Amino acid sequence: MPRSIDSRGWHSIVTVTSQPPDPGPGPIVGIVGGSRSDFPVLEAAVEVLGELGIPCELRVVSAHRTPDHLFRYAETAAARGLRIIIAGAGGAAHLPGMLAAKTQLPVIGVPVPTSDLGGLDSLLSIVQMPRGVPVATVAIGNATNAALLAAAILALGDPALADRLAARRAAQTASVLADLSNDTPLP
Ligand code: RP5
Repeated sequence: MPRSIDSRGWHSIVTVTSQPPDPGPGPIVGIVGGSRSDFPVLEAAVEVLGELGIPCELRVVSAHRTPDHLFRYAETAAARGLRIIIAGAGGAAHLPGMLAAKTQLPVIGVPVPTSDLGGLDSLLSIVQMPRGVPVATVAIGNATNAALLAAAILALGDPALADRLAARRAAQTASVLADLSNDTPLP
């Protein structure tokens, strides 16, 4: 333990305060689902954002079960450092639209597939926002594209991320061209 001598010549123990461990950058993309049952779909977005080095969080925020929580989440999102919200919900899927109504952050909606109507209900609920409050909507179940769209928006102000995104797309193109079975002539 380090010691020092004060003006009266007394030895005292110097307390060395260590900095708290760096928690790393906070999430800049908030991924929310109306229920944990949406997580298997939304985890694809977590994976893509992770590959691109974009910090994100995944939480349950339900428009009809926890409406006050939804308002708090949307109202505090920008101040917490979030730049984009990806919201997935199924059925009468008002989560993305309600979030968009309470924050100016871009909201990307993911229609979650449903057992009765295959997700067409979710798609129409999310995509048919009346004018004035937009929600960008991806295909049914396509959380991968939601993450890629979020990355493309963030890349506008982040050249290093733009490079990573371009490299990902180039690798995707190369993998299609490298698969010789894609080029088999028809009989
Ligand atoms: C919506 O209801 C959720 O987004 C989910 O897709 C759907 C069913 O929720 P659970 O009954 O599985 O919790 O709010």
